Amino acid sequence: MAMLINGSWDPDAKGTTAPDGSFIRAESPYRDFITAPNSGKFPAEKDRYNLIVSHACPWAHRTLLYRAILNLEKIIDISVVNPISYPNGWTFENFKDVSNDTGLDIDFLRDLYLSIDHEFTGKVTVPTLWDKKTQTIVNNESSEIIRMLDGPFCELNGQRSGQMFGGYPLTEIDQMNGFVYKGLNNGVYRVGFATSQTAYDNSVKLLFQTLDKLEDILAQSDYLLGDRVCECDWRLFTTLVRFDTVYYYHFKCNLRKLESYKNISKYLYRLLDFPKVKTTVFEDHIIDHYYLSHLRINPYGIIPVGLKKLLVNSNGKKI
Ligand SMILES: N[C@@H](CCC(=O)N[C@@H](CS)C(=O)NCC(=O)O)C(=O)O
Repeated sequence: MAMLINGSWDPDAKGTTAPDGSFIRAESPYRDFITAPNSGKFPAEKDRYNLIVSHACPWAHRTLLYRAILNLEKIIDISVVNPISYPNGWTFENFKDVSNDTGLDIDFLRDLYLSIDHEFTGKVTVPTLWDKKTQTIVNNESSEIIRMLDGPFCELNGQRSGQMFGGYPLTEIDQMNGFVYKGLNNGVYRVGFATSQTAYDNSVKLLFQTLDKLEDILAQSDYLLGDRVCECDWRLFTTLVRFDTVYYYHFKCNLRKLESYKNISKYLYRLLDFPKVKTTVFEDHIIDHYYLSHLRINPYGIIPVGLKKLLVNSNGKKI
């Protein structure tokens, strides 16, 4: 898998697979925090930061959802990369909805990483929160970026912080997030990128056990933690919305389709019906990215015929 090694690009680098064939996710290296307006090294400030995303990526999708739901579009602008990430990693090459507002004249996202560290070793990932003023990366870990959006950026916009916690205790939120991350958010990748039958079997078992448990939870309540939507739901949403089109086929998560889970499916449509949520879902970027970029698991870049029937919303309209 592609990464920078001592500043040089290797499109087929090894190193994300354990000896037993299971996928290992690298830690995100940039972990600074945005602080309250007019305080600290990276204070929340209008038009200062640029959020670099891919519409294909479930981790970046979280941040776009937050920006939309929390009405932060006028506070923080975005750059959108081309969905095809092989062999050059994320690029700004021309494609529908692609844009570069980083302030840097670059073709490849890796050049932004190299602009602050010529010897960078690691993955070049989205989302990346870029500070246009000091020309540095603040953070490239989605779970933290969403909390900054729901924190200091909301404050700057005259809104309350922590709205997306939905009034639930943080310990409960973190516990549910951990469960969903292990079995699903990261779980689908551990299934899809497994390089041994045993690693695949173990990951796929955990994945469907997790879905079975979520189906039971959603039989009792509209949302994961009760009758109010919260961070856990939006973190789960971005994986669910990709499941039947991508993870089921491309990542071989094909014990059951999501549509066969009655409660989870109703829940997915419930989330899709929140204002602005559908505007954050880009099926074309999702399908092109996965099927045409992961050539290690789909060497000829074939897109399965069933995908012509795209997801529809609860009113039967295409999203
Ligand atoms: N932990 C990171 C993961 C981000 C991540 O893995 N993004 C993927 C896209 S879905 C990426 O940019 N991958 C680039 C690569 O693997 O070369 C986060 O949650 O922000």
